Amino acid sequence: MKKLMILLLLIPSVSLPTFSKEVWKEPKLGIRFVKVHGGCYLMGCPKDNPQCYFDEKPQRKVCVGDFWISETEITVEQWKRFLKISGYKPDQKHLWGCEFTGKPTFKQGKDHPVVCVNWYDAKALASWLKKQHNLPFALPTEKEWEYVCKKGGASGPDPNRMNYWSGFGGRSGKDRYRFTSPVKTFEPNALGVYDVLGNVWEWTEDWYSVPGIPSPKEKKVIKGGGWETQDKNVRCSVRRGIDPKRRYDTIGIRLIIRKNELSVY
Ligand SMILES: [Ca+2]
Ligand SMILES: [Ca+2]
Repeated sequence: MKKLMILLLLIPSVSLPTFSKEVWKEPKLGIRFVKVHGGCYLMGCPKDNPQCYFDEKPQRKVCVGDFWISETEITVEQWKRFLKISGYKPDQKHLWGCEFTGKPTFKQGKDHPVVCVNWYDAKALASWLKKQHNLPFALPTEKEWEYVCKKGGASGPDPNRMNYWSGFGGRSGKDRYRFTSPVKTFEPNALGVYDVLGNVWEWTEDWYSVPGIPSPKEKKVIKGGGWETQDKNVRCSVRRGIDPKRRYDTIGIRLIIRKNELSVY
């Protein structure tokens, strides 16, 4: 008991500042998170919109709580740092559009969004960060992701604001990128979040299901469209179901921290 008392006395008392700005930079990998104030919105697509697919309907009112979301898709640099520090080793299986090394066939700079990562890789990153900081890092649910997209005022597709299919003949090529673009190439949305639509698709926590039918729990929902996506599919309510084991050169990661306030470090 005496030893414990001495130990406690030796620990300097540190006052923990609360963030005044609503941005928090995660110190190990350098991921910046922005605060999102929760609220309610209309998820999905209105029934009279012929542009939408059947699995985007019906449109319904849903609500989400406050959370923090990574300002950008997780970058190549952040991912490499994670692999180095944590020792996590993704298997090199289930590669789609990725070479045997698990890398894309196109060139990427360190500030490009990491691709060729599957859902389990994304979860591994979230749980490692959770352990490092004792904070609830997670993948966004589809509901949370779509809230950020719609609340952020994304109207998409717009080649001046996001990176999607450039086409072989220059169609929609105004965004200047055939493959991934560096994150933050384009202006952020109204919440301060970059590349929500376009650049790379993003894994969500949720199993894919068609509304009204129980999910077979085989595929996870990805959102947002990527560099290969045609303009008609670059919309907030578009959803795709993907086998969580698979790694594609078109899918990346965005994380959230499901917490109201952050007051760490
Ligand atoms: Ca493009
Ligand atoms: Ca994206």
